[in-house]
Amino acid sequence: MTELENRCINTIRMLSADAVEKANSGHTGMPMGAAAAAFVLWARFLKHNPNNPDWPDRDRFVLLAGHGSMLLYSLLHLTGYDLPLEELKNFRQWGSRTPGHPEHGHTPGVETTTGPLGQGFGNGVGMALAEQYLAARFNRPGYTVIDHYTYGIVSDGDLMEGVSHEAASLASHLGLGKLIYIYDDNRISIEGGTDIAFTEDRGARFKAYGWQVIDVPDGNDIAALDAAIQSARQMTDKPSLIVARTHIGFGSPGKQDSPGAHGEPLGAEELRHTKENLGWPLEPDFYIPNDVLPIFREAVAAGAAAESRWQERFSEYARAFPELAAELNQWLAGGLPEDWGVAVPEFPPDAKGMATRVASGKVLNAIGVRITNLVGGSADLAPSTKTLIADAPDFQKGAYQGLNLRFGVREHAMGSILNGMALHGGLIPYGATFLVFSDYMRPPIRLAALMGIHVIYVFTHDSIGLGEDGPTHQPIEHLASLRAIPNLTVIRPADANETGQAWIHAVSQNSGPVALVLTRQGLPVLDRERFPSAEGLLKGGYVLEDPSDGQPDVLLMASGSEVAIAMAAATQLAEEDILSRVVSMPSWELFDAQSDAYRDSVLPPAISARIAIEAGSPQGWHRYVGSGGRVIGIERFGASAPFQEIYEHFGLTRERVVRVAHDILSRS
Ligand SMILES: Cc1ncc(C[n+]2csc(CCOP(=O)(O)OP(=O)(O)O)c2C)c(N)n1
Repeated sequence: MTELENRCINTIRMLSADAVEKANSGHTGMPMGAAAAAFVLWARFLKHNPNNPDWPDRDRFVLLAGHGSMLLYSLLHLTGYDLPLEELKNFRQWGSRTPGHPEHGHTPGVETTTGPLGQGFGNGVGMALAEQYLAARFNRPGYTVIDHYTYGIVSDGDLMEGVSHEAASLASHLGLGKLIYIYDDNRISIEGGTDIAFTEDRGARFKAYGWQVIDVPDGNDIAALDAAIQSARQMTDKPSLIVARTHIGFGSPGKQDSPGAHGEPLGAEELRHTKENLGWPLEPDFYIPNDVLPIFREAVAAGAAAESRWQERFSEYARAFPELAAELNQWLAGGLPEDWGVAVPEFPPDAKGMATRVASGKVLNAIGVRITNLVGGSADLAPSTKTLIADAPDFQKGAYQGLNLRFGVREHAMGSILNGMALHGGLIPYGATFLVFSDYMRPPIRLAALMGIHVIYVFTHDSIGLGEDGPTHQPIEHLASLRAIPNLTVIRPADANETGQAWIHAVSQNSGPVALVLTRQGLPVLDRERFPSAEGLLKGGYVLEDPSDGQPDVLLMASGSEVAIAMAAATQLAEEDILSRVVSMPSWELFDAQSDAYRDSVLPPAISARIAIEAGSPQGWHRYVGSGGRVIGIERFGASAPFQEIYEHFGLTRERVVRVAHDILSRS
């Protein structure tokens, strides 16, 4: 290593240490330990254009250990992204572009939001998977327009978290050879050395998955790191893990290799000792030597040149394959084919009924052949969730043009991989499982919502209505808990045609994830000649049935399968001259986004006799029923029996709704 290279690496270390010191908060040790690996990767290999962080064919870089955010911010600043030094000085402060953990969409060049350990692992797998899909679909012999790597820096914590196990297993099954992770093997986490809780042979574990594992015994040996990255790039059909033995807090005489270096400032005195030890000037802080900056800033010219070479290639490609080029551009811009919505089938009235999962499968198949960047699959539940596109091939190793993904029984990785696919750009990913197992993928759902990315979840078997499988499989609190996630749209359609509308919303919006919540059991398909159009779903709640003459006495609102119960109750109440309005409320988020006038027209403030019916936790419904209303929900776990019996036992019946209506009306 030359003296100048050493100073480049020390610049990363000291910018990180100074920023954490100034903020009096943050993580110094990881950036100091991983600085050499990051330098080699960013200065010698990473294909990126700091002036256009969104260039589609850039390499993706994921900092999995988001707590080491100052490593990424230092690299972004040094290589010329729009992240001035002032922002590094404002690390972790209100309004800065340098939040505690990297946030996608907040800081240019941050490919994904990381912090919850392990999530980035699946994100990188999703990015590499998306690259393979797009390459298989669009590249043509002699015309390569999609061709990039996905890199990441992985910490002990990332490898301890279960999601990385799931995602690693799938990545090698799929042969994602352009996925390259550098493991920051510093053997320290918060509570101490990894020997207190994490002692398996990590390299052997990854070899067993089928990864290429490359050991770098000295994580500061830049020649060895360089060689390792080169070997990783040469491996085309296996992902690579470069195990770099690093030292947390490298250079700090008092804290290196200790948990004390992990998550706190070095402290003024130790920082001074560290600078002395590394031969670094004590003043000024945030010092960047004059000859160091140009080394990093070579990225600006190199990135511009790489992108313009790609633009030329793309122009030639567009001349040779105009339709493909137009399609790729449309996908990358998040556009949809014209008139795709006409493919959504209309379902004729059917009293016998159709499960909304079945309707969803039909809709998905109808639109899936038109929107071929709608790519997804299920966590081994495709026959139940109805999420296979019929006659389309599987996405498998070497068969990357396949539309149907097989996630295996790996919900957590599925969620995290879906995020990576969406972040990559070009695809609209969906993933399916039973609603009850959304718990297994809640962390990536939360991150998708936080990032505002376009991911679609298909959650079926949405209540006690699944019957005999019993309480382990019957979601109770899941709707309430998903609705509690900001920026996640939850939609629980009441029949087949509402399901079609739900898919229309899920595909056409792109400001956050959407969860479609669907039944196992059949539901009547409403006659839309008699009842208002299912397009009402797009407003989140709409009047389905109203008294023909006069004002309703009572409002009955419900979602999904319970809408039919509300309608049956309304019929019975009408026989007793009690007038009721039935409101289908498939989505609170969509309803809340409507104008006050619209919401008041659906739920008139003057009517306080209100009943909500939903086969789940009543939590939250009071905002719509008010203090004078009642919620008929479920506040216990379910039971194993035919579903009609469970509904009876739990009081989710027409008779109960009628009784409650009498009760409310007698008090008012
Ligand atoms: C899912 C999750 N659990 C817990 C944490 C809190 N946490 C942040 S860093 C860390 C220790 C991680 O150690 P390691 O990954 O080895 O990072 P290093 O010590 O090398 O910086 C923990 C437990 C987290 N960020 N995410």
